[in-house]
Amino acid sequence: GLEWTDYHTLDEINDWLKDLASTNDNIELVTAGKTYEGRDILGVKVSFKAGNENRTVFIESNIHAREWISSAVTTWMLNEILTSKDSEVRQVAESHDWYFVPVFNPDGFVYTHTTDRLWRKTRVPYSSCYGADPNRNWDYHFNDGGASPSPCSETYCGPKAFSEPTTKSLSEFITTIAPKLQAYIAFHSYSQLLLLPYGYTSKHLENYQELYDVGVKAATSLAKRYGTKYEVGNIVDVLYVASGGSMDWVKGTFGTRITYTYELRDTGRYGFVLPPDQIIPTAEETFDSLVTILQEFDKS
Ligand code: 0X9
Ligand code: ZN
Ligand code: ZN
Repeated sequence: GLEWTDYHTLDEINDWLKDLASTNDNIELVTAGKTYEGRDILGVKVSFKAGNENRTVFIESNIHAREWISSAVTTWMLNEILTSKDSEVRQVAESHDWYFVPVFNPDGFVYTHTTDRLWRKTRVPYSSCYGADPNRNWDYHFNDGGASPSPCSETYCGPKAFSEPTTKSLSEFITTIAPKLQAYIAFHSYSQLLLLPYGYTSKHLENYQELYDVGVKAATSLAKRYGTKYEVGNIVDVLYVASGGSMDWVKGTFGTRITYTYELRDTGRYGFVLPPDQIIPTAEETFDSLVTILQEFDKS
């Protein structure tokens, strides 16, 4: 099994996913994409019973390689929906189908373990530097603000939308399940923000108000456990302009109702290198808020 007292390598995470799938009837291993260096992007589908198809929740994390807390939280939550005996958790867990894809950027993630702990981008070689920002590379308002056309920039959007094998193949996988998606949740770090679409415009489009209202309730339940404070709002309002992100693409292309991006702990003391003793508390509080989100939308 996996433990959440430390961070893990890609192989450890993938071995755990394979193990879960081979020992559990409710779990199916999925290959959600492929990387430039030839790695599979693995995830699992969890389905406790038939009839939840149109209530499918997709969990994305570690699209930015250095944001290790994001995949640690995702794997913890996966374990929690499988093992929790809490009745509210069981209700939410078993009334949805789930996709968990803990590491969206495996090549970058491996590089953070072997060579550069603070690597952010993919590992596709460009003229003078390596990697595009995989959260600037999606084909919705591509390179429309808050992205750089320079290969050496940390926010390089790539030569064209979906230039990166990771984002292209992930987008194809997500497209196959998009009609069933009720929720798309992306995890990043850090800053303690709960972000709503869009990153390319400050206009409050589509169901901004219900996402905001539920987001405030989610932040309240997140704070209950350890007092951790989150700010809720549109990406441009509370963070900065950032176009070509995965959540923008999902929202803009498919109109998925529930779309949030978390920027997890902390607010800068440790930043991307969050100590491992904060994995479990971060995961617990985050999961509290996710349960609230799904409960609130299931009421309405
Ligand atoms: O800049 C980003 O991609 C995210 N922040 S981070 O510090 N983790 O790099 C914010 C992503 C906001 N989401 C979208 N633009 N869709
Ligand atoms: Zn380990
Ligand atoms: Zn990020």
